[in-house]
Amino acid sequence: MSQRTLVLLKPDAVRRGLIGEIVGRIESKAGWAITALELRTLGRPLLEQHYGEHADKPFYPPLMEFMTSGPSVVMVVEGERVIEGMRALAGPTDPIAAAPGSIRGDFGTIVRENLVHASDSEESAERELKLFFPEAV
Ligand code: YYY
Ligand code: MG
Repeated sequence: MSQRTLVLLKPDAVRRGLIGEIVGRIESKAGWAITALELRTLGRPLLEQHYGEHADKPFYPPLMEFMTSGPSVVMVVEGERVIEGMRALAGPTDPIAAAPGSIRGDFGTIVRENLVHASDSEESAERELKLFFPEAV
């Protein structure tokens, strides 16, 4: 089942020089393809829509600060079961709980600075792809 998902390499990943490492892991997955890729400093209005479900949470203001603190890599990844697969490659939200071998498990320690975003369902993927690539979807 071929799908499309939105992947972000967050500002910590870009600052730490991990773009190549993380993109390499995605490219290595059989049958997956990166079909759009852009370095972009994300603005608050877009992020407020993206993270709207978390607007009432205590971590929301610092999350917004962090996500606007520098450029991110914004990507569309397509391929076999890529929504579930990218979530597995990223690992759970808390990098300390993420297994070694996952991106968050290998490179992260801080929940907020957990390196990557990947859409969590078909509905989220559709919504997020429209938000980040309105011209292409
Ligand atoms: O989908 P995922 O990124 O794994 O986690 P969410 O629960 O949707 O939270 C979005 C984002 O918010 C998370 O990647 C880091 C940040 N965050 C945080 O800073 N502190 C928390 N306690 C929970 C999440
Ligand atoms: Mg989420």
